[in-house]
Amino acid sequence: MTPPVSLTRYLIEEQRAGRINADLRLLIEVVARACKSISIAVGKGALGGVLGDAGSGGRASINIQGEAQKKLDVLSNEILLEANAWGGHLAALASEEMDVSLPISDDYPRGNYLLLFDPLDGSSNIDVNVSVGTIFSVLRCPEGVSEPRDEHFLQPGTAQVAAGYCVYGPSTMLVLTVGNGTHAFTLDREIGSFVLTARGMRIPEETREFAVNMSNQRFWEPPMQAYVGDLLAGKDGPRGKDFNMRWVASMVADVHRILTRGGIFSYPLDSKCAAKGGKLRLMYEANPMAFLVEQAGGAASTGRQRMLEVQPTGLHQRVPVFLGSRQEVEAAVRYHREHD
Ligand code: AHM
Ligand code: MG
Repeated sequence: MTPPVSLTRYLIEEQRAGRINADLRLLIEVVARACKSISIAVGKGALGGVLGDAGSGGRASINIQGEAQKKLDVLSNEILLEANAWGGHLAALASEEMDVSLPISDDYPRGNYLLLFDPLDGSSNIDVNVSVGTIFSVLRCPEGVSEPRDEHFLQPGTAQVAAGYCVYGPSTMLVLTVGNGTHAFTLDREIGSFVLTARGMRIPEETREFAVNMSNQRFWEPPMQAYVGDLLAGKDGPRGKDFNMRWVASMVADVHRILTRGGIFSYPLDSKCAAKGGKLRLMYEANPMAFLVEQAGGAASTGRQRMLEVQPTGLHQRVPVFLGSRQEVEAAVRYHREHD
């Protein structure tokens, strides 16, 4: 029997192969350690006193997105900030839960990387004990920048040097890419270590499964109406096959299913979120997921452009998202071309 490969060993082997350097290896280790702490907090549930909304005196605390923060949103953000503050690998951090990016304080050495994260994605699911997750993306700090600010994060997804998510489900799994395939590690809770359980994940090219919040149907644009209309028409319609639908409302859980067994995930533009550009965030939701999905042989698009080539204009920029099985994403893109 081959011995299990820990995340540490996997990263050391990537370093030896010259695909990552020691700083990036240690940075990913730190993120993974923070995810273990978040996993413990999430796993305690009501016993940990961490469910429900953040805030005091009956007033909910609202983040930059205009959304009420959960206690676990705030706690997860703090865990990631604290874990990454002092390692010396980072120049600055940015989070879904923070208005602006945060340069590493002068108390510690500054490294060459920028880290973006959504500390607890799908947090509306926490109180009902459904899977949630952490999503992260790593960029290089542009050369010569000693005081990194928001603008230095505004690099297209193709510039990512690593991306991943941790899903807190029945088991805790870290799914990671450093640009050499997408690999899944399962947390062995007894020894506290992530163990490689799926090397080189591949998304099936074709699928019969789609994921979308159907309650928004009447708000969608014409291309999306036409696309989903034909999916629902089944084998007697133009697509010639019956489709199944799944929607967890935790992007991490929905994308994890798609990486595991195929499918298409979409959060399209709709008239409710059109003014904002979409619902999901480009820099710490769409781009890291797009990198993971492409590295697993899938595709990711806004419907009109390859996701990883979108030039960001703001840290909290939102975009429409289509990602998953290559042929199905290409079909969605075709409907956008034909119905625009
Ligand atoms: P969050 O980062 O505030 O949790 O929001 C993002 C989540 C995604 O995980 C999920 O795909 C989507 O919002 C669900 O939206 P909806 O409730 O409209 O179905
Ligand atoms: Mg999110």
